[in-house]
Amino acid sequence: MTGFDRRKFLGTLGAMGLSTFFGARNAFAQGDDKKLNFLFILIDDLGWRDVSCYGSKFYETPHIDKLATQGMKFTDAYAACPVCSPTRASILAGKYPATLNLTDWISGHRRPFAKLQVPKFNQQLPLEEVTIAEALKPAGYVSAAMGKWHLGKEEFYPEKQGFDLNVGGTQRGSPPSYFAPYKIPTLPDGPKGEHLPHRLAAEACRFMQANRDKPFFLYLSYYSVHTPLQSTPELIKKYKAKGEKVTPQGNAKYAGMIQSMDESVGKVLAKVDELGIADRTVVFFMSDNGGLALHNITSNAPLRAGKGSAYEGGVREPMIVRWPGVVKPGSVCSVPVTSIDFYPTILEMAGVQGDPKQGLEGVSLVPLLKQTGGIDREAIYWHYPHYHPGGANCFGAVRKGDWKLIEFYEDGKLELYNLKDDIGETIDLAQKMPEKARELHGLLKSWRKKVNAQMPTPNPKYDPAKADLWAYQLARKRRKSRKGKGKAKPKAKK
Ligand SMILES: [Ca+2]
Repeated sequence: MTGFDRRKFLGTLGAMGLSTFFGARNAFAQGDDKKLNFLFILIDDLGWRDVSCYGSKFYETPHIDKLATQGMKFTDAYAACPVCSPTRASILAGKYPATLNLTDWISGHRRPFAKLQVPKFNQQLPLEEVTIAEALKPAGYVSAAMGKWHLGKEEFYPEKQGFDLNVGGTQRGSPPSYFAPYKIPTLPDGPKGEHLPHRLAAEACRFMQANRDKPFFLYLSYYSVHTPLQSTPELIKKYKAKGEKVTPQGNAKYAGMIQSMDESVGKVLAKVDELGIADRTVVFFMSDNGGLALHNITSNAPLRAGKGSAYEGGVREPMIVRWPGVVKPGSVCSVPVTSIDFYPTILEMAGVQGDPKQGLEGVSLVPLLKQTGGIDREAIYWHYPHYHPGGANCFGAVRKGDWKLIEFYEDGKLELYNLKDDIGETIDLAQKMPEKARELHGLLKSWRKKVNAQMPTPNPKYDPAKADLWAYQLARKRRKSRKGKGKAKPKAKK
């Protein structure tokens, strides 16, 4: 390589965020080839029942199903929140959203006249948080965040949180378009019509190829299958023919989005094989909240409700972990786990201590994955002091064993369900089993105190007639009424 070519080559690597490439060569010589890679696949808004191996009869997900046969499938895996940003923060920082004071999607759903005034919450993942990427860095890991970020504005983008590369991550929670031009500032547009999930697969493959000799953490966070509902004409036609609306899941566009996402996941996993790194690459598959049941876009049945709800449809997720040589292929785990557990799990797998000051709140899932034992945790908690069109009207919840208790903050109502007998949360046992309800409520209250959870407060502007309207709807009404007034005296301004 001539001096010029070498400079040019290094410049190209630098632009790709891979300036450590040559350092990697040295590290590799010192034994980094034995370190595990982490490929973390996070889907947006994918419901528990939105993949074939979790029971969908309508969507087609052969690549994810194959991954499940190669790894461990979790039946009772939870997102720490029924909406996007808090769950993402919980994964990357290893803490409950309540602890992070990041309890709603950024920038949040506002109902100015609701019964309760919702607390102010962080509009970003604070930089003081030591993310997984930052924890892995001293061990020689190169990290990339691809796709949706949704954890703050530019000053809080992935590259400020320990990632060497950010492809497509911004403060936004959804892409302006799934087809190029995407109009995503951190993603140079591809040729017109290029499809976003496939572009992300290509970016992920390029990153893994460039870093095949270096341990990597690839946080591959799909924008799919969040709205806007957009798919290719071929796939829409295919799923319409398959029978739109014949099952509770029948939206052809949404089905097309799931298929494209699955194909993209298939491409990335094929690349892992092709690069010969499958045996040292742990693959995680997860979603950030329940499927969007609003407007019947999908159905999480038999789970109750969907994204934005306290019920299982809002928080129970498909989750798969493939760890070649360790996880028994095709195994199933029904121990309740949650998104704050990934961080300690990855640290243990990597043999990295992490920063004790980070105060991780999850538990390592390694004993479950190795099938050598259980995990030591009393219960799993949620705290969502916010409203959401998906059904939430400010709640807290706790799951202990087969039991789940929900506390609604507007009126203090408690609901108690036995998920083993009643996965659909149809029979509220709170009145029938007051002692059980008291026990779980006690746990929930103690936990809230421990994490200093911010509670909603009585709203002085409470107006029952307008309580259910959100800020967006109120603004639209105001705009319309202004427009109407303007029409009445069109010549007055002259
Ligand atoms: Ca989401």
